[in-house]
Order: sequence, then structure tokens, then C-alpha cells
Amino acid sequence: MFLGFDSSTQSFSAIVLAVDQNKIIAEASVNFGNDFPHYAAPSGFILGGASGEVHADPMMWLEALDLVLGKLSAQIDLSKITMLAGSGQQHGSVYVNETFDSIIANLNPATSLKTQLSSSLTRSTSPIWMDTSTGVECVEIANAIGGDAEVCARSGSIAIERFTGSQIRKFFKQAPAAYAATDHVHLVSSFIASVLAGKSLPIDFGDGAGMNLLNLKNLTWDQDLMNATAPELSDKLLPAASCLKPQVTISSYFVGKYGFAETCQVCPFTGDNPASLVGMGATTPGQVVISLGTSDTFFAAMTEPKTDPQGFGHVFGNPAGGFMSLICFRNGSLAREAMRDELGVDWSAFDQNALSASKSSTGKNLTLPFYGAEITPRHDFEKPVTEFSEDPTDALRIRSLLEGQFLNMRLHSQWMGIAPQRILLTGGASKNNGIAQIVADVFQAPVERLEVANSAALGAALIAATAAGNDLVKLQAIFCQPSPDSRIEPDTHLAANYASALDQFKRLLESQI
Ligand code: XUL
Repeated sequence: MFLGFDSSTQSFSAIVLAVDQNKIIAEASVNFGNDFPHYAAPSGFILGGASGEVHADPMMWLEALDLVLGKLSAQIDLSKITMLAGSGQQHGSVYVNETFDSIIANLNPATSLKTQLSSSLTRSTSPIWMDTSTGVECVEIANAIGGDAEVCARSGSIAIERFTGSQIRKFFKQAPAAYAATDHVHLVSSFIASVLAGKSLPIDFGDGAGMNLLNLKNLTWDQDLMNATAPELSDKLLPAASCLKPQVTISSYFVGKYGFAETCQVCPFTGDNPASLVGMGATTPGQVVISLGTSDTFFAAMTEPKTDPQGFGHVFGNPAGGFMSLICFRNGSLAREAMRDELGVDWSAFDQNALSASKSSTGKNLTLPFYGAEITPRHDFEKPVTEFSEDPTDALRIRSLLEGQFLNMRLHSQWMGIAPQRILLTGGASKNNGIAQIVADVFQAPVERLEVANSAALGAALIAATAAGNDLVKLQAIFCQPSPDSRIEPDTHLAANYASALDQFKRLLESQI
């Protein structure tokens, strides 16, 4: 059996595959807002950060790891798991002191991870991908390297606020003593993997590419980028490695507490988007995935690291080899939830409304779908900007918000030069038919959804199974099938409407930024 974890923005989940039975035999998850009210982080992050700061408490992720394993061990015998892997929300960083390695090597199963590890941080909270507070540091890094084009040529992305490099630099500038006391800078992914392994594990190439520190030509940390970021950074980063290379057996804490076998191996964890590429069965070029999560992402496998001339898109590592392109939109579920709450409807009514609004005026009602700062395009919006040609009913407002989200995605993915023949849709909101229909209509391509909604945790479990010697392509043919009734065809009568809507959307956007 193979176990995959996903530590995402709003929840922590796990999937166990029984490969000999071709099925998922256990699943468990924790929703930070609902299950852990004591962190006062209803969406998984700390509210009220100044100047675009968005942080989360790493102890919350460890408490979730304990709780999810408690739930899984009540369902199945965890001693049957031979290999585990995982994924984490990308870019977020965890700063640990010199006690971390000895604490994780000697964890006591009689008490919790959180109790034992809370003293091992040099920075009590972790900046996460939603943070937009490091604009100054991005300029400093780019200037030191010779401009954004050079940063992008080396690392696959221009210097980006949410990427780990600028966050590390800001920490070094604001708290130099705490930075100096930092033994390792981990990503969310490598932090959790290390706790499971009882030893600090490397950062995976796929996730490491989201740091503005990994040189994509040789997949090692780039000395110039490290120098531009913070002093002695090379001492604080473990070497980058592939998530398919198991590192060590699981720590005795998990053997004693949850019944894992001592021989169970741990792979380096990757990022949620690379894991999702695996879980969607999209690791070979030719397919596009849209993931509707806290952030919405648009991604595809690619052979060569092609970069976005406008600087919004990124190149990450593909766990199966090669690369993936990715564009991230910050106003994903958070914007859909904000409108749902504003109108006082539930998800089912939201979806019905999206379907019922008249399509006849498509392109004449526009919404820039941003309830707060956006990263694609980069701008501090405060609320959606609308241009309605008729009375905006609730149904029309919902439809227009969703159209705005996918027009923005279509506009900013043009650089990839992909005309999708099929879109694979995943993430919490993907099961809603109204939303899926609008994706199909805006992109004029059929949409399919897989049986398993949590593609990142599934992808992680598939990575574990592959690392143990199974064939990924064969596994994907079994576990990554579209669910039979999930295909939604585009309404081809709307092709011209959406082509002109795209121009109108671009005009409205340019008038605002
Ligand atoms: C990708 C990104 C987000 C996070 C959280 O660049 O910032 O998708 O990985 O899901």
C-alpha cells in the first residue's frame, strides 16, 4: 500500500492506494477552519497581516498530521504501507533552529508533534503563497542578478513576491539574528516530510523551482541567486532531489504511535501543483489542467522550460521528468466564496445560478473577478470591477464573476501557445456543473473531471507507488480515469461571443492597472 499526503492552504489530507487491488482503500482529511478553531485561521492563514503579509502557523500543519494519521489508523492497518510521499502548498517556508534535527530524530510517541516541535522554529509563523509583501526584495534580487529576464532564465520565473527567495530575504533584513539562528529553511513540503522521516530531507526539484533559487539548467541551487537573496543561504538549504528517490525509513514516532512498519520509506515531498499534475494523469505534454482551489491554477507538462515573456507564468519541475508550466490566480475559491457569502446563497444555488443566467448577452457584462490583491495580473484590487449592460441579477453577477475568472485565465495563458483539446478540471469547485460549463464555454473545449477530487493527494500516493518500482503510466491508466458522466461539451454558438468578450475583458483590465 502507498500513502500520499497533501498539506494545502485550507486543509490537510491523505489517500492510501492498494495497488494490488487497483483501488483507494482509505482517505482522511482535516479542514483547518472547521476542525481547528483554536488557530483562528478560518481559511488556513492568519488574518489581518499588514502590507500584504499572509502567514500560517506550521504547528497547525503538524497537529493536522497527527489528527489525519489518527483517523487513518482507525480505518486501516498502517503497517501495510511500504512507501509514503506527499505534497505541500508551494512557496511557503518554515525556519528551524539547530534543535530541529535532534528533536525529530528522538520524538516521543506519548505526546504530540506540536508540543515537541514548537520550540524548534526561528520564525514562529510561515509566509505562504498568498503573501504579496516582498515587492522591494524582488527588485533587490532582480537588480543584483542583472534584471528580471536573467532571474527568469535561471530559475524559470522572474523574482516573485510569494516565491521563497524574496521571503527569505525579507526575513534576513527584518530579523537578522533569527535568520542567523536558522539552521535550515524548509518548504512546507520538506518540513512535513522531514518530521515523518525523523531527519531533514531535501527539497524536491518540482517544488524547489518555486523558490527563485533553483537553476533549471542543472537542477542545483544557483550560487548567484543565493548570494542575491541572503548571506550563507547555501548552508541553510538541503540539496535539491527528486521526489521519486526515497530517502530514509519512517521515524519511530509514527511506528510507535500509529503502527507503521519500521521499513516504511519516505520520499521527499513535492509541491501541490506538481503532485496534481501526476494525480490528473497529465505528466505527458498535450493536456491542460485547471485546478480550482484556494488559488486557481492552469498548468501543463512541457519538455523544455519555456518561460512567460510577461513574467506571470512559471516553470516548475515535473515529477515524472521534464518540466511543467503554471500560472496561478490568487482570487480563486476565495473570490467565489466572497460572492457566495455576499449574495447569501449556498454552493448548489450558486451553481444553479451560474447555469440559469442568460447566455445571450455574453461579452456585454464584464467582471474583473478580484476581491483583493491579484498576482495574475499583479495589482492591488480592492473589489470586483463590473460593467453591466443590463440589470445585474444575482444569476448574472455569478455568471459574470466566473466568466471573468476564466477569461482572465484564457488571456494570461496565451503565451503557452496551447489550444486545449481537452481540459482536465480538478479541485473543490470542479464538481459543480455550472462552473464546469462556463470553463468549457470560455475555452471552447470539452471539460472532463476525474473520479478523485483530491488530485494532489492522489498524485502523492502515485509518486510513492512509482518510487517503489511501479510503472507510473500504468498506474495513471487505472487511477486517473475521467468519471463517466463528467464530460461537459462547450456551447459552440458562444465561440464568437467569448472571442469578443476576451477583447473587452482585456480593455477593462488595462483601464484599471
Ligand atoms: C502556485 C501557488 C499556489 C500554491 C497553493 O504557484 O502559489 O497554487 O501552490 O496551492
